[in-house]
Amino acid sequence: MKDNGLKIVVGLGKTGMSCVHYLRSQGYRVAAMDSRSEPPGISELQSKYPEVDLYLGQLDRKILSTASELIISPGLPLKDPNIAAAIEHGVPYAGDIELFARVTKKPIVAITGSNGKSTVTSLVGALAKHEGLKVKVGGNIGVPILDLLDEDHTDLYVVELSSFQLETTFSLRTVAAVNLNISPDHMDRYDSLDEYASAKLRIYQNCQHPVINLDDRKSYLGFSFDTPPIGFTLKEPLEDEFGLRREGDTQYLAYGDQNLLATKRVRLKGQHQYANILAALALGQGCGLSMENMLVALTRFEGLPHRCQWVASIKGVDWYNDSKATNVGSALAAIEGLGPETEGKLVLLAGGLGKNADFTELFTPIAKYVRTLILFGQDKHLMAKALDGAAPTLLVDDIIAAIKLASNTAQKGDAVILAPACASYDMFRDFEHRGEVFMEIVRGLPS
Ligand code: UMA
Ligand code: ADP
Repeated sequence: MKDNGLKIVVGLGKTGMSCVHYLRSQGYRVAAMDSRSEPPGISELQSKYPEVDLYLGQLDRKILSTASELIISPGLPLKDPNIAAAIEHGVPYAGDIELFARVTKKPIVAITGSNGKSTVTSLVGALAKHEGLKVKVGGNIGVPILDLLDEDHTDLYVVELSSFQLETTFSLRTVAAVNLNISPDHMDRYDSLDEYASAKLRIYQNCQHPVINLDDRKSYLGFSFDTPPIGFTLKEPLEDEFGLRREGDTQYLAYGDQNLLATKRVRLKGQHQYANILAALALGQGCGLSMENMLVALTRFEGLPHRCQWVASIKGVDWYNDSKATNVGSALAAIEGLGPETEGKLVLLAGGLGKNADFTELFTPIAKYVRTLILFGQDKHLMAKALDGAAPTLLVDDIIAAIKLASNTAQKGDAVILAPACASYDMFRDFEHRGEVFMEIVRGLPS
C-alpha cells in the first residue's frame, strides 16, 4: 500500500527517528515535526536525511493537514489540538507499531498492562530463546520495534505496547497477546480510567490466543473475543487455566490439575511476579513453546533489575530493590507480593517525589505486613501524614540513613524492601540511579 504522498513523522524521539529510518529506507517522502525546539533526533536527522523537511517549535496544523498520513509518536496525544484538527480534516494517522504490523509476516506476541509489562516481555523473550527461536524483543520496553525489523533473521517478535502505542495501531495481528492488569496511570492523558482501559483492550484485536487476567476483570471485560481466551489467576486454576496451587507447605505454579513447578524454584518473588510468570507461560503456550523447555528457562530467569530484585541476605534478612515502584500501584504489589512470602515482617523504605498520589491506599497492607516504615525524600512528611498509625514510622534525611536504620531495625526472617511509591528525581537521576545506590550500600553492609 505504498502511496506517493507525504508522510509526516510527528515527534522526533526514539520512535520518530525509527519511523524516519524505516520510511526513507522504503522510499517514502517524509517530513518531520516536533513541538520541541531541540528534540533528541535533530542532529542525526539533519546529517543523515538532509532531504527531510523539518518543522520545530510548534506543531503546525496547516502543514499537518497536507500529509497523506501522520506518523505519531507515543509521547504526543491524539487530542493535541493541532493533531486533532488534521485528523478532523481527514488525514489518516498511524504509529510505529502500525507501520511494523503492516509489513511483518512473522508471528508476534504483544504485552500491555499497567504494571509488569517489561518483566513479562523479557521473560517471554527468554522462554522463546531457550526454545531455540530467533527472537526480537522491543517496543515500549526501550527499543523501537522498527529498529529490530529483520524478517530474514527472526522467528518471533515479542513486543511491549503502551496504551499510547495501541491508540495508533490498527492492523496488528498477534499469535498471543495479554493485557496484564489495569490500575490508574497516565491520568494526565486520559479523561477516565475507562478511556485508558479501552485503549489497552485494543491489544486483543486479531489475536489468535488471547491471555487474560481472571483476577482483574477491568483488564478484559468489554472485549468480545472471537476465540476463547486462556486465563491466569493467583487462585487455584480450573481446567485450561494457569494458576497457583498449595499442597502442604509448597506452592506450585499450575496448569489445570497439573502442578508445573514449585514457586520456590523460581527467582522472581512475590505474588505479582507469579502473576507475571503465569501470563508468560500462557503466552508461550499460545505460541506453541514446549512447557518442559519453558520451565527450565523460567528457573534461570533472574528478572529485571530494580523490580523486586533480590539483592542480598544479611544476618537472616533478605534485601530487595524495587526502585521501579514509582507509583502507589507498584508499591502496593510489592508489599502484598512479598508480605505473605516473608517469614517475619517487612521493613519498608519509601519516599521521594509523590506526584500528588493518594498514599492512603497503602495504609492497610502496611498495617498488615510492615514492621517499620522508614521515609526519606521530599514528600516524606506528606506520606507520614497519609499513613499515620499504619506502622511505626521513622523519618530520615536520605537513603543512606534509611538503610542504616533498616539494618538495625530488621529482625531475623524479615525482608527489607525499597519500594518508594514515588519518583526519584528529588535526590537521584532516575529510578535506576536510586536502585544502584541502594544496592551498593546494602552489599557493603557487614554480614
Ligand atoms: N514530546 C514533545 N513534543 C513532541 C514529541 C514528544 O514534547 O513533538 C515529548 C513527549 O511528551 C514525551 C517525550 O517527548 O514526554 C518523549 O516522547 P516520544 O514519543 O518522543 O518518546 P520516545 O523517545 O519515542 O519513546 C517512546 C516511549 N515513550 C513514551 O511513550 C513517552 C518509550 O517508553 C519507549 O521505550 C520508546 O518509545 C520505544 O518504543 C517510555 C515510557 O515512559 C519508557 N513509556 C510510558 C510507560 O511505560 O508508562 C508509556
Ligand atoms: P512496566 O513495564 O509495566 O512498568 P515492570 O515489569 O517494569 O512493568 O515493573 C514496574 C513496577 O511494577 C515494579 O515496581 C514491579 O515490581 C511492579 N510490578 C511488576 N509486575 C507487576 C504486576 N503484575 N502487578 C503490579 N505491579 C507489578
